[in-house]
Amino acid sequence: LLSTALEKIKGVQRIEELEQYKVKFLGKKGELTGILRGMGSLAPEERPIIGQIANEVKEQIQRAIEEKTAILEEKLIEDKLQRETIDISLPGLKREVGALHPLTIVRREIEQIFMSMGYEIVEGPEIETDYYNFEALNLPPNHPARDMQDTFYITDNILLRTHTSPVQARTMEKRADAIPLKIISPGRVFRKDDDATHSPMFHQVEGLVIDKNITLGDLKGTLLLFAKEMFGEKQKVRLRPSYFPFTEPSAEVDISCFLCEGKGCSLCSQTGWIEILGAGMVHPNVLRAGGYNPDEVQGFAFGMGVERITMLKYGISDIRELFNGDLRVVKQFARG
Ligand code: FA5
Repeated sequence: LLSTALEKIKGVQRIEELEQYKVKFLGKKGELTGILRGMGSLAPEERPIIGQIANEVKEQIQRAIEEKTAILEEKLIEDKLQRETIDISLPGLKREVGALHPLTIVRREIEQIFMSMGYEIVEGPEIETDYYNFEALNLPPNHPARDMQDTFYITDNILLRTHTSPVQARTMEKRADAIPLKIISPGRVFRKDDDATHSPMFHQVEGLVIDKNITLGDLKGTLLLFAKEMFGEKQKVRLRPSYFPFTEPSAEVDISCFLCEGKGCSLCSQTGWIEILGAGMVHPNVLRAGGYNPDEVQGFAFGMGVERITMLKYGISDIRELFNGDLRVVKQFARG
């Protein structure tokens, strides 16, 4: 019995198996217990001898099991350590770094440039009334120029603003006739437009200056300074005569398109120039509606397209790239 038991215990590989042998050899119904039970049938002088042998066998089996348990437990721990070692030479998991959207980068840059010229930032609502979007800007009902901007109407009187110009009217009204007034107003605007350079939702930055003795020269100088700060010293601007009901005279302002080196390309058409904003001298009717006296003060205003400036700055030829949610566009602007 002893030699079979020791043999079996030696060969055991798993702790659970060992438990089974413990029951088999030493348990209440085990083989050794059976032998001890049978001692009653032995001659009295044989009992102590057999009893002693049986006890020794029991002890040896117990010791063998204990030793084997210790060995197997140690092996378990070793296996576990082996499995769980960390290979410190493997490259770590890289955390993705977020990036600002190019439109946010450019909007902040525009804000910085004008703040350094002493402008204050004001905001206005995206859902506007007909009054501020049109009427206060010298566009009475049925004025033909309302068709210049295809409007999303919510009701007859409420609409999604088609430009940031209503903030001009709101600010003049609020500040009464305070001068000098120097504000910019960035924000989202909406029009029924949709092609490679026109999006139904886009961003403008409105600018408005009111003071004594303001001239068209001040407007051009301001815009030229802005263009140079934004695109570099060599940048040129050109004013084309245009029409807006809320300015007189009015101009559309182009900047030279360095993407196509003045020769024309998909972004800047054949001319080599791209229109980035509308501007002009504030119309006397608008000054009056805002509580100013046009005989005493003048003003200039402009509204620039943030997408156009962004496209030019980063060489993006389709405006939809800015809104399709493709992270590859944004990731190019990640720092670090
Ligand atoms: C206006 O919106 C006038 N409110 C600008 C203005 C302000 C004139 C103050 C005078 C005084 P216009 O519709 O041209 O003007 O738009 C201004 C600029 O917005 C354009 O030069 C262009 O850069 C940009 N823009 C216009 N429509 C879109 C569009 N659908 N998608 C992207 N950019 C556009």
